[in-house]
Amino acid sequence: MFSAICQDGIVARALANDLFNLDLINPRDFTTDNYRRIDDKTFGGGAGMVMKLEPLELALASIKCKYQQKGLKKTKVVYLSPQGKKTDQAVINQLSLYDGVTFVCGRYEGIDERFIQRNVDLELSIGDFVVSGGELPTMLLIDAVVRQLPGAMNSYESVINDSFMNGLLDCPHYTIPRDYNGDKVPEVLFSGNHEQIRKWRLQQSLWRTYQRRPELLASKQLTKEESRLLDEILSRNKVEGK
Ligand code: 9WO
Repeated sequence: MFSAICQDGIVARALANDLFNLDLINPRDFTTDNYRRIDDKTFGGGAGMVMKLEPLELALASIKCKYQQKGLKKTKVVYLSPQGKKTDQAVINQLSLYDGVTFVCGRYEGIDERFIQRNVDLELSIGDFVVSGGELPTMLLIDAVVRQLPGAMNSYESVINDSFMNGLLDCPHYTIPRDYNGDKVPEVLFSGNHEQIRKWRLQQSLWRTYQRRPELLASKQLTKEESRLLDEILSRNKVEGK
């Protein structure tokens, strides 16, 4: 599954440039029975299977051994599940500071709770929905973390203007044609006045965040300029009935 992020794009390039390393461990290789069983029936009854504790513990021990050999000290074990804390950019930035992160990818109904209690440092969710396994959520986190690594992005892909770097949603973007059957690109973007364009973009970010994610605004301390720009567009849009 992980070829999805390893073959193309920013993560693949970072991998090729040795900015980070991805080890894929199959817990089935750490089973000790003839059937290589990774799952078993859930105690208490009911349909569905649970991932067994022992193969996961052995797999993790092999990973910790590798960390030690490589001299990686600051490491973390992360389990992706809908029961985890909702991931945000602050969590991503924290993860990017570690020497090594182990993402445990659950399948079936999940993993034996004792593995989580004994080994998992951080249980993370990417949103209130269920998918078929932890792999896709993990790839999503890897992508978000690798983008933050020094040297991962060129200047065009620069992190600085990205959504959330200032706690606000991104502003709208436009390219040619300037007029699409009467649907026009905002005039200010052709003014050549970089200060005016910066202010317009910041104001659009503030307005979008206010409209779509008011809880983000509530937890952000606005600068004087930001307050002024938001007040201005709020009163303007009130007049226009938006
Ligand atoms: C499967 C299932 C089947 C029948 C009844 C209940 C059930 N629950 C699950 C389930 O939650 N499976 C999980 C699949 C087990 C752990 C890994 N899986 C997972 C992780 N699905 N969704 C995520 C996930 C991770 C992070 N953020 C959002 C979702």
